[in-house]
Formats: sequence, structure tokens, C-alpha cells
Amino acid sequence: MMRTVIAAIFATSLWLVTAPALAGDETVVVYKSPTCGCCVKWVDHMRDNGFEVDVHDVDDLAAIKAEHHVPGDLQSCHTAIVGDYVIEGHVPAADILALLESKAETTGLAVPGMPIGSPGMEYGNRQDPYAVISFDKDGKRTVVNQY
Ligand SMILES: [Cu+2]
Repeated sequence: MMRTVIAAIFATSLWLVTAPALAGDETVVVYKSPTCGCCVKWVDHMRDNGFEVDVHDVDDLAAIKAEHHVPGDLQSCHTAIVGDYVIEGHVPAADILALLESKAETTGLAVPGMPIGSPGMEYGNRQDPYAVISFDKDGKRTVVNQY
């Protein structure tokens, strides 16, 4: 009985320690244009979800996207680097956490364009359907989530 209680307390405290550390481990490095407002809102969304965010205003985003192998048709407003992954556009923090946890072999995740209702693109209650797509350098793509 006592052992069960101790084990339960231990498991609870372990969860408390590991859960925030998951997000806190990786700094999100964001590249955006100096005038992008929805990019700032996405940065807020990431911080609200426990991520450390480092923002860089750049004039030549195309060069950043090319350097990180973001396919033309998957591009959005901002590009971010988290650990070894590239995050393109308004990708929800939950999907980034899932990717970091899975350690999947992929270049990164993208939400192409700027769908209304994605994190940082809120517009009243409007929610346009969108997909989170994982992509790699060889052109392989997988839809990992849909909203
Ligand atoms: Cu945007």
C-alpha cells in the first residue's frame, strides 16, 4: 500500500519535471520579415506552449527557405528551426511537440499559406480546414494532422 502511494507520488512528480522540459529543451529560432504581424502572433502561441523563442527579422526570407529545403508550394510567412527540424508557417505547437517526441526522420513540418484559424491566424470564430504536412529533401510528403 505504502509502496503504491510512493510510486504514485514519484510518477506524478516525474511527470511534472519532464512535461515542461520537453518544450523547454529546444529553442525555436524564427526567421520572419520585420513587418509580419501574424508571425509575431505565432511566436506568442509558441511561448504560451512553453517554447523558448529566438526571433530574427530578415529581409531575404527566400534565401532562408532555400537553405532549409522548404518546397515552393509549402511556403508560408515565417520559417523556424527547432532542433534538427524546419517548421514552415503556422504549425500548431502540439504538432511540433509530437514531432520532437517522435524523433521522426523528416526535414520538417509545414502549414502552407496562411489558413484562417491556424495559431496566429485567428479571425473571429472562422476556421478554414488545413493540413500539417511533413516533408523531406527527397520530396516525400506525409499529412501528419488535419484541422
Ligand atoms: Cu502568417
